[in-house]
Amino acid sequence: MVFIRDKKVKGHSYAYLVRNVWDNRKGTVRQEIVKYLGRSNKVAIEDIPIEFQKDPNVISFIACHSSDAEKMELTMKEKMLELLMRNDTKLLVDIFETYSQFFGLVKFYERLLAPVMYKVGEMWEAGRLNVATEHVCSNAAHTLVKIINERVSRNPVGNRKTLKILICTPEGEYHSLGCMVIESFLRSKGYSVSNIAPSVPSDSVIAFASKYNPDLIMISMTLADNIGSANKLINKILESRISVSHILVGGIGIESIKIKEQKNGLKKVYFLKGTKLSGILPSIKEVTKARTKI
Ligand code: B12
Repeated sequence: MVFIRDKKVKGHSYAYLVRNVWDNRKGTVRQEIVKYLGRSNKVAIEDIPIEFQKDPNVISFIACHSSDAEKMELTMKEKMLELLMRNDTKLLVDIFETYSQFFGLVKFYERLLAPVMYKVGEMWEAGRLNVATEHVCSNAAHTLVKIINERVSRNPVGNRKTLKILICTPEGEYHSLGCMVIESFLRSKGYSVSNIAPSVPSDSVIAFASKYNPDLIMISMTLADNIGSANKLINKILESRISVSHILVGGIGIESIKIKEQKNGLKKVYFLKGTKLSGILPSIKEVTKARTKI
């Protein structure tokens, strides 16, 4: 495997295509330059020897430095789709590491992983991807996010927050990647999160919440058909004795449904249509600012 090393000289970055080579004499790994590539922001895929052009490290580096970022992002999405189909967790983690180093965790999820998973859905719907391959992609994505979650939980950015968040899906809702992604993002910000997705019966959600005592419950709905069970869950939470004050409902399943305001005493339900990952934190801050210091 190769990668591109960035070297700064007098304020300018220069790129070298390098590979790790085992040095038998010293018993260590040393870096060997394969090719000098010139100014980092000018490196194009054509500058790379053909046998390395599809290497995820190379693609990520060019995407992160290139002036034609859109074109490279498209190439990265194609590469991710291929790696998800092959269930190649190692290379997926490599892509995550390089991309997030430059653009951060949120953009990795928002601009790469989520759009690639939506593409998987479109291909499945159009009959261009069989069910088994769709499942492989979904499982690989879950494995990747699990690895990321373990890392971000260990090294949150900023102080640990006091707000406790419970994430769940209504009964019958088996889509759970969105919940894992939200969990990962909130953990990276130092929040205490319990993710009980997918598909939990309403009574179990209440039983769990009465022990965990969350300040906020997030309900993720992907299928519009699950609005019945989502409403059942919301009503049970509103009527229960758990002291949660904010219930946020989101996910692609709420886009097409008509929404009515619901509240009971101090408990209030917010339907956040079209809220992307980057909009979640401002929404949480907005709804909780009146009563909770986060
Ligand atoms: C993977 C997948 C599956 C997997 C799920 C495995 C798992 N454990 O998660 C499996 C194979 C089980 C599956 C099953 C089904 N699926 Co499916 N699935 C998908 C697929 C390809 C990807 C979903 C995903 O991971 N998205 C990526 C995540 C990161 O995005 P997200 O969930 O949208 O979450 C983000 C935001 O929405 C938001 N968000 C989410 N929740 C919340 C909550 C709050 C409070 C807030 C603020 C924000 C927020 O933030 C998240 C992070 O950015 C989608 C395609 C798609 N367009 O989503 C189809 C898709 C959702 N599935 C679909 C269908 C039809 C089904 C099945 C009915 C198929 C069948 N006939 O069996 C079943 C239903 C299962 C069930 N009862 O739930 C359709 C739904 C169509 C519709 N309009 O209703 C889709 C859209 C595919 C398609 N194009 O047709 N599926």
